[in-house]
Amino acid sequence: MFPRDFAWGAGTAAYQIEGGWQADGKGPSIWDAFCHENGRVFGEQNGDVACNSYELWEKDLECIQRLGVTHYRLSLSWARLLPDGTTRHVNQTGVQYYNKVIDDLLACDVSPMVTLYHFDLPQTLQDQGGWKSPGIATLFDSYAKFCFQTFGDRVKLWITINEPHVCAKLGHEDGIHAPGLKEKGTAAYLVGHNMLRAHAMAWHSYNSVYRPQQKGAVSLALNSDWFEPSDQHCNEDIAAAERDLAFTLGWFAWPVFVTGDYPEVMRTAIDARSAKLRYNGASRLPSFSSDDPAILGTADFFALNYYTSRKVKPGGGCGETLCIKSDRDAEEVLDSSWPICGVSWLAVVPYGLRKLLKYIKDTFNNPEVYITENGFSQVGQLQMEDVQRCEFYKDTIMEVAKAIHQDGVNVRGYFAWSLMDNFEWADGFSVRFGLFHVDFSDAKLRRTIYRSGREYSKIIAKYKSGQPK
Ligand code: PNW
Repeated sequence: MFPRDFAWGAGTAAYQIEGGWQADGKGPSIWDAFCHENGRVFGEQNGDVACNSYELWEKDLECIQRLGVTHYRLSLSWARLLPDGTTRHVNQTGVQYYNKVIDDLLACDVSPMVTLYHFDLPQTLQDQGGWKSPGIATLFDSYAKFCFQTFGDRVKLWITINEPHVCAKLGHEDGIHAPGLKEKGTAAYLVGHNMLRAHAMAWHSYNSVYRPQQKGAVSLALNSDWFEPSDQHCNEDIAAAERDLAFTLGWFAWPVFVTGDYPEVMRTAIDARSAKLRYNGASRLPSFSSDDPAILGTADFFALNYYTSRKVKPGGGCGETLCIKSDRDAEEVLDSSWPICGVSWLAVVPYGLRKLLKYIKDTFNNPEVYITENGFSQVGQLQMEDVQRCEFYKDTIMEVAKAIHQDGVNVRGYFAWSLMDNFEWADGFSVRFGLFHVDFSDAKLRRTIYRSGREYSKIIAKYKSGQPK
């Protein structure tokens, strides 16, 4: 059983589905630039067209209705709305596009959950330093206020930033996401810091200016695996798993939900490593100052993106250089009993979600939780009868039910990732997360429901009213 008003959803992100990368005055984003450089993305692919949702939105809406979801999570392209990133110039065609999407959803009785930032910074802002520059927080706040002002009469669930951890680490430390920087051990901490400052400014703007009228809720979406000790009786492994959680989820959740500052274990580990390598200068992990917006309390719910789990023991660093992995000192391994689906990083571990939800309840003061992403990928030989993915969704949703009823976690919604196959970042179109198949070789980009889409729609129909039918 699920609560009567439980949100059943599916998600997408602008760059992954929209295409129309230069249509009607849209400005370039860092993902446009990144994909257009050789050697960045699988098969030199890009999101220039993707699912062409910019022109085929009605087809997406048909998929959404076929699933019978109560909610749809989408993201706005900052550079489609504000081509140079600032409110000096508004692209009205972009505003019209999202107005239509939102209005059509509401007309079909589907509530939008809107993400302001899902990896696609306007390139002009990157040219001014991007997320490494402290001034980005004010620019993001202006963009956020513009969106609240323009769409907030109809949008009641907002995500400011999707996965700051991924943006910071994959984009600025590992260099496998845009903007492709590999400034190890420093840039990611700075980027994460500015993302928290930006998020907090936007939350405060909403709280004081828009909430009284609009009465919505704002959070940021945090990704985390479930980490457990390799050997549950080994104290070093237990400590390593705790460090890994602190460096992944705690990095952003501690400031917002617990103390207004980073987890102590994170700062201690980073500073100890700096000392060991005789790194000069201030802590590589920035500090919040009295000029910064208060970070604590700037989330109205907990938004979690969960995909997989890891076994952890100390180790896994990068030798005598600076890097996050060495700071973290937590080597992540897969349990051989966990099946791998599609991409190599995605071990199927439904029970890990239940454990993580319980951890969130206990650590972050029993917040309302939305699972804003969870999904299963296909790689290689296409299977329309994707029975493994069906099992995955059934098993995972069962774990969510256990978290609610047996552990008392206040889970308010579940969003499958993703509505349809799309541009899977560095993996291009080779990795398919959709509940609908998209034929990228077809000029019309035909969407066809997978078996898992049919199964998910049955689950929703069964539980939507609260009582299983
Ligand atoms: C999330 N990794 O990103 C994103 O929010 C989605 O846009 C994406 O499609 C989905 O997960 C599936 O990958 C991630 O390499 C991207 O560990 C990469 C990783 C994790 C999450």
